[in-house]
Amino acid sequence: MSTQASRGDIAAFDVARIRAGFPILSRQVHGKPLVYFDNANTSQKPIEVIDAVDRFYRETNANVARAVHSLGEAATSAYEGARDKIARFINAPTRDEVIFTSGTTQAMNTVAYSYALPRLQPGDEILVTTMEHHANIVPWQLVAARTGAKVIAAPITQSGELIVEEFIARLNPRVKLAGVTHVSNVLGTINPIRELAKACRARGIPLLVDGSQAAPHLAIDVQALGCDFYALTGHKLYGPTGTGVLWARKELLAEMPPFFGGGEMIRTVSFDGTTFADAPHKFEAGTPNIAGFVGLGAAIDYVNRIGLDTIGAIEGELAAYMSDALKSVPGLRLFGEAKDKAAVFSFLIDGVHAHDLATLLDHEGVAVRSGHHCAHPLMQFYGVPATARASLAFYNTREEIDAFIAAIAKVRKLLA
Ligand code: C6P
Repeated sequence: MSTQASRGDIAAFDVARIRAGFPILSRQVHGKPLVYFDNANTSQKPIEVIDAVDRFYRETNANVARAVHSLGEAATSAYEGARDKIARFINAPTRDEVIFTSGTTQAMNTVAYSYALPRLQPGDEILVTTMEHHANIVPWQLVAARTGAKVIAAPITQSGELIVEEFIARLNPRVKLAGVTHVSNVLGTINPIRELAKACRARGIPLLVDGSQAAPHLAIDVQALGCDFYALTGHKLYGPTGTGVLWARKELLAEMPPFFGGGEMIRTVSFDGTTFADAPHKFEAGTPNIAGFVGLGAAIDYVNRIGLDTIGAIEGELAAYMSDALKSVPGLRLFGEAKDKAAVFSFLIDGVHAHDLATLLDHEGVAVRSGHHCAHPLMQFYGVPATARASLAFYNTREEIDAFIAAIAKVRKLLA
């Protein structure tokens, strides 16, 4: 991990106390203590988040931006308060650049349909990389099919690092948008976004960063990164499902027509035409996931209290321990050994299908994901249909890693 906290921060980190704040972590699965290693898929929720959602429905529930009664005002201020927290969390220059979405997928599609579709011409290109999630491939393919543009990909090395010179070499005048994941959901690779953004900026090409896997682990500063769009998902950031964020520069948002139409996003409507509200509301048609964003605000408060430096340092130590432990397993192939890497471990074991492995590990109480991880092109690059993946969070422990390695040994014996 790239983020480092002081020894003091790590020493003060009381994992038992932290774990006690995540109710689900104390449950059993198949009679065994749960070892939850599927954090890249979705993370578990602390009591503060669960309580914030519960309290909202018990005490504050009303629709936002419509009612002048007390509950309506309280709900609006809780919802808009979450926007302020997110703006600070990613260091957005203004809260008006923070658009609430249902997740990264909706954020990407907003950029595809509101930004790319009106601009793309036949022969134009959208540049991505081989390690992208389908959410950063398929929306571009959909708008490319409608405009005659095409999606091209910059290659990676076998160890799972983006070949930066190859990315830059593809930034030709036909490229109208580049999209790169900040952290790969399969490999854990942390991409050098500042360097890529600088190269894109020098050529006048907007850069969209998929921050789904970065936001829970790294401090995000969209201004320092120098990108133009940043997307993230709330449920990986210890918040509720159905929440996400698209951050974009206000000059870009001002030029983008809305993707969804309906209530909340208009200024005036008549049968002769409609004028739209300014961003962010222009992109938030209909009743949003109000309780969800209140919960996401609580998740951000929670993460800030622990500190992303501490989270980075704890996860870095766990990652080093996990990496050594996995390398000691005979017949294990690890995918993704970038120098700058988050605590995500994709692997296969000789002669064992990833799904069988995940199913048998589940019987030992260990939750890992198996499959293509919504990254078919990356699986094609490695010539495998699927991998198993263990992804860690700061609330995981070395003891859990030991239990996981012991479970792998048991599975290997069973299938030998
Ligand atoms: N990855 C996993 O890896 P949504 O579904 O919109 O919240 O997030 C989509 C998404 C986009 N980009 C990246 C890099 C992602 O990792 C994900 C979600 C999950 O297990 C599910 S495929």
